[in-house]
Amino acid sequence: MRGLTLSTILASGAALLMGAGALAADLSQQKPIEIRVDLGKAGSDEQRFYPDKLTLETGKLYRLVLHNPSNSAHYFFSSDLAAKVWTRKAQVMDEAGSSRKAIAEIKGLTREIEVYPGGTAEWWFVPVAAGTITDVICTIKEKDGKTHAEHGMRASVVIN
Ligand SMILES: [Cu+2]
Repeated sequence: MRGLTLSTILASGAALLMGAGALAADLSQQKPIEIRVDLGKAGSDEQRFYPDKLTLETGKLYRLVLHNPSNSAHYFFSSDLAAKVWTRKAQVMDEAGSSRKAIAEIKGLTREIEVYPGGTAEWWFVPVAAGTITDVICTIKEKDGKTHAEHGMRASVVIN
């Protein structure tokens, strides 16, 4: 037992406890934090995301609710966000309200979701890297040849 001081015993005990905690933590199963982004506005042709600035934290599970209250389809596209999150699933919902239920679930990498007029989809993910993301856009082209993004439909995300 020579050389095994109280502090080394305490340190190895703490390391064991930390190891056990890390093993017990399943980040995909935590209660999701709900964030809602509207793609456009009801009765308006304005091409915007509402809100267009999001702040997230690494290690937390988010349920990003994408609802389209407008009369035209919109995309929620971001390569950078896709690269900085682990996607648990994307869901197609039966309605927009709080009692909405998933009618389809898609597993795997998610980079863009198109939501049709009146529709609602959800993107469940855990941010795994910090950074500022500025490439959240709607890629749909208007009759004038410009994309919705060029008309202002873009958003930024800060991951802390
Ligand atoms: Cu759009």
